[in-house]
Amino acid sequence: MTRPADEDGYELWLRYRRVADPELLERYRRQFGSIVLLGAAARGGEASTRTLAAAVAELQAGLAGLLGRTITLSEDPSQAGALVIGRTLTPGFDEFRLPRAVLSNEAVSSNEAVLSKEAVAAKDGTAAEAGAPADPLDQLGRDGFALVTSTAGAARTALVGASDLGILYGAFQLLRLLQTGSDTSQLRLASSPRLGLRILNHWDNLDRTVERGYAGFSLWDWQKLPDYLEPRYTDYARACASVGINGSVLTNVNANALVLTDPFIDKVGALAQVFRPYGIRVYLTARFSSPIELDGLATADPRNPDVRDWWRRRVDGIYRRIPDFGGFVVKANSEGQPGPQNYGRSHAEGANLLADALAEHGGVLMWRAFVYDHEVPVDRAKQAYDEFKPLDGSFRRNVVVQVKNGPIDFQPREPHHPLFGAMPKTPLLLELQLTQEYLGCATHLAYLAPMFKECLDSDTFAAGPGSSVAKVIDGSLHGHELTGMCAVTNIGSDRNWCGHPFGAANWYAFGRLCWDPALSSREIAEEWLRMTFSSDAGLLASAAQIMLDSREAVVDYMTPLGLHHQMAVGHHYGPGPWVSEGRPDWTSVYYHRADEQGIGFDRTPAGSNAVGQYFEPLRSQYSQLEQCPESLLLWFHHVAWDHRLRSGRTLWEELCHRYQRGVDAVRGFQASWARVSAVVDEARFRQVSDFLRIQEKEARWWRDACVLYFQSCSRRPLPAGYEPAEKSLAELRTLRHYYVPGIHNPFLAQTPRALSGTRSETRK
Ligand code: GCV
Repeated sequence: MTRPADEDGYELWLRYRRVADPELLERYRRQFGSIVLLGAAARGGEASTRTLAAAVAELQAGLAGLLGRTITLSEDPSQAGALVIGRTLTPGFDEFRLPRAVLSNEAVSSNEAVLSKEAVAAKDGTAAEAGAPADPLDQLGRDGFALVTSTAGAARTALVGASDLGILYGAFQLLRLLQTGSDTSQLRLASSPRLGLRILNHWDNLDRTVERGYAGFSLWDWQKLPDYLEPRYTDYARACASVGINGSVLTNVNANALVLTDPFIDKVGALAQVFRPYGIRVYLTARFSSPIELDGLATADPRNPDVRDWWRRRVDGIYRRIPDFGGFVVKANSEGQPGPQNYGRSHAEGANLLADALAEHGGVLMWRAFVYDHEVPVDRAKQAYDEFKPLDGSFRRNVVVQVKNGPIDFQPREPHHPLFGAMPKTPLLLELQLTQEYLGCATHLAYLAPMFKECLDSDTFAAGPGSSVAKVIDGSLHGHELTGMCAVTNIGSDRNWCGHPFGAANWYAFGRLCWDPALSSREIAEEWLRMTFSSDAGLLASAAQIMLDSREAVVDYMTPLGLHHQMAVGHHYGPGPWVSEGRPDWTSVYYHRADEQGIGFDRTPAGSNAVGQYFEPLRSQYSQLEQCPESLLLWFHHVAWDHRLRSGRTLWEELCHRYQRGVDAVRGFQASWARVSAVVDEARFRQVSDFLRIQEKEARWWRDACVLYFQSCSRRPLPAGYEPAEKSLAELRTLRHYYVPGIHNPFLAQTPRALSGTRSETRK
């Protein structure tokens, strides 16, 4: 077998290589011979809207690649091999009707994306056809689709969408079925997204640097916009739409007010124009002090009439240029960002100010709950809950409160955030992080679907057992219409988009989980592998297992047993368990609390009582040492070094064991990856191998730094069989990192000589 030709990863999972199995290829060729647009979908034999045109173009390109032949548009829906495309109410679909039973079994709930904007639909010609809903396919909701093979006449396939966007999503689903070698001969598939807002957050600065970005610079070339539209913008939109993502926040939450000025809005509008056919709305981050910074107002106080007026006028101006503008994300009174508390007002007052300005245009305001204040002498893990829970019920209808998966900050493992389930009157948006700020940046292979699932599947017990985080954010637990999930992206200007050849799996998994949070991590991993590499059985077995084990390996070599926030200062690259200077809640010692007796943060009622923010029975379970899951032990408890764990080892021995286990897991990944060399192209194979070598080296670095540092507290010998460290603790503590992207690195401004005495830095 010849090795596949080199690839650079640019095509992501949309590669559309020829189907390798000759029998399957023949079957697919018979089934998909032509494309027929029915009813209003066609105008003069062509797709009638830009969204349909995008769907047809994707199908033609995809089928041409997969089947190795050109698929033309035809006008004969009765012809064998026709792929008949139209909206649900279009006459002509009688032979494709889905039985009701199929719909009730398989169709998922039909969330509307954002608040609908007829103006834009009309502009794009995407408005729904008139007529009373008479078909069970109506249950699909605005973004849903069905794929059905005919039950009478010649063998054909129908792609029926509740809207043009539904058709586009169905087109991508059909291509995915073919890319993954599925049996399409008896299609009875109806699908619609569980979540309405499915949004990527870019932490991109206007100078094109990306906060916590490890894959090059920002995609948005502000200098050349709006006049030059890089083809990459379209490919970004295609990739997002292929997994159902429908929103893109273009700018960093540490916001720059300039993006709200007209010249920038024109640039944003140009991107919106590219994204529109793909169903992606643009959003921006709004800096709360913008009225002062842009127009010299004396205040940004939400109660001030001039301020209210300013926001209304600015928002009106944005909608004049971008009629389907999605809305704003705001980080306020957090990590130095301005906010309503500067004026003694609450987060709700701040959010409502902007929400009011957006409301009449159908815009959404996403207000972040990521707040904590080192002046407040309360466990940082408790602060967002303390601040936001009392505000439940005081936000406008178009506000969603955006809550990170855990109460600290995207650590390799956290319990779910206690706000989930605790604000029944407020829609909550789950915020995840795809960029690996705390999981080895872009050089560590860490497939994050298991981490996302861990949060989505967590039972909050808010309304008794079965009150999962997924049910909080899909609106079903408390009856909300605004539903969704967002993620800080790992996308940049690197040719392969995400830096690590496996990084795109997290982008892919995020979209798939927004569509259906019930999908398993394995299903998603295998889909992505088949589409990104190949369906070779050996590759699937080895690489899927690497992916599924990878996040736990990172937890083991960085922060096992519930440890958290142990990274070096500023860039968060590498270990720094000794970090103790600066504001306390940016140090490692604040979180691990290691001393001669033991290690861990006591969050029981005897300690900070963060457990009190969880519903029963979680509160009791987490409070009791013997019942607390060991994976979260040191998150909730300060535990004696000699305490015996379920393995029979003492805590100290178990800690060492897990650090070593993490390193060993990466070595296992190297061995598994080596086994697939024949079936992966050399370019991507080599990059993954090289990155795994870096990961193994850095896993050892994490292990040695943490174990040696904690040993200086525990004063216990290293257990037998533990690999000796290459560097002493003193050496490890003096390492400096000049090369870490994703942050304005304070070290770059100083020479090594000037740095020799540097012990403390100002950033966390
Ligand atoms: C954009 C963490 C990161 C910051 C980030 C912040 C946030 O603290 O280190 O870079 O700021 O989260 O989510 O606002």
